[in-house]
Amino acid sequence: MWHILGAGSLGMLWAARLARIGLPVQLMLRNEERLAAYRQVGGVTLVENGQTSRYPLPAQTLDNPAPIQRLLLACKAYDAEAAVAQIAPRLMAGAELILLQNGLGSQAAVAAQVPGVRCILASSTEGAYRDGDWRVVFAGHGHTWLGDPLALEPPPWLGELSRSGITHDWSLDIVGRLWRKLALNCAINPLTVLYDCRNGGLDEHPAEVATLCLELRELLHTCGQAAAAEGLHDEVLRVIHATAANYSSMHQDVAHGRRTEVAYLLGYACAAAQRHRCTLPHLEALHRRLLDHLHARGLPSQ
Ligand code: NAD
Ligand code: KPL
Repeated sequence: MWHILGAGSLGMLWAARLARIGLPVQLMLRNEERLAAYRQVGGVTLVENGQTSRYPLPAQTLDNPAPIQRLLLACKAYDAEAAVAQIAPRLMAGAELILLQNGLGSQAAVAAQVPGVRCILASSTEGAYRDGDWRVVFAGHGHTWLGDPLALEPPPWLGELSRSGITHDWSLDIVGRLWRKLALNCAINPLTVLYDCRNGGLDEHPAEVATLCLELRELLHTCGQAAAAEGLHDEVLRVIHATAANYSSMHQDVAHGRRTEVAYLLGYACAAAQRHRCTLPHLEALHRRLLDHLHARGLPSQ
């Protein structure tokens, strides 16, 4: 059974793809109101390549007493700890948690809450968004890396992901992958918010991007992530060009007045630099400018 906590973009995308090859899936919703609203609609709708399909998946609330063996945690990084605290008593001995959160910080916080549970970390370049309640649009095919910093052995259910069309690889350095993605996001996303531009708009700020990449490389080396620092600037430029027409996820969050995951991206990077007494003036100034920008729009800095 795949328990999936968070019927948002990625949660519904995973749920629909697992269920459509016949795997048992259980959506876990916040409370009775959400469950009643879901039951009224009767299922999740996935829009993919212009085709719309409906999946009448079973759902339950977090406080349902049934035990959980495998849980995909598909909420935002800032909701992860609270969500896991709610379901922790339901986790069986030897249970597995798959953590889909972007950035860093939430995974360690969750793992500390559930000793004895195997936490598998994921980093995904898939793109999905909601275009209505219980509806998800699969906007960008991508890849998901999964790994366990404490054990090299892959879990036996990776074949279920392959059969579901969830393209993935088992990574022996998932923390390095998460750092690399964090560095990419730190070099691109905050600037797109501050300049209010698409990713391609950063072409007009090459010196700022280059300076940030230099400091991010220094941070990665200081944090023992030399492999994640390799060719960072080139990859940032490649991503800027490949996604030139897109708005970054942080830009979209701010534009829609939604809370961002800044604390798990640039906030995490600056805190790590401070811990290591590593002075990164441009990264820190960027963080301050971003927090001021969010504050001015009434958005939280955490
Ligand atoms: P989302 O906001 O669309 O969905 C999160 C869902 O979790 C929401 O429906 C929310 O109500 C639910 N939730 C939060 N706390 C809950 C609780 N206690 N109980 C039940 N439900 C709860 O978010 P998303 O876009 O799916 O992103 C999830 C994570 O994946 C984020 O860290 C994001 O950065 C990462 N990610 C997203 C994408 C994407 O394209 N959407 C791509 C790569 C990575
Ligand atoms: O992951 C991204 C995002 O928008 O969050 C990219 C496209 C890599 C930009 O940082």
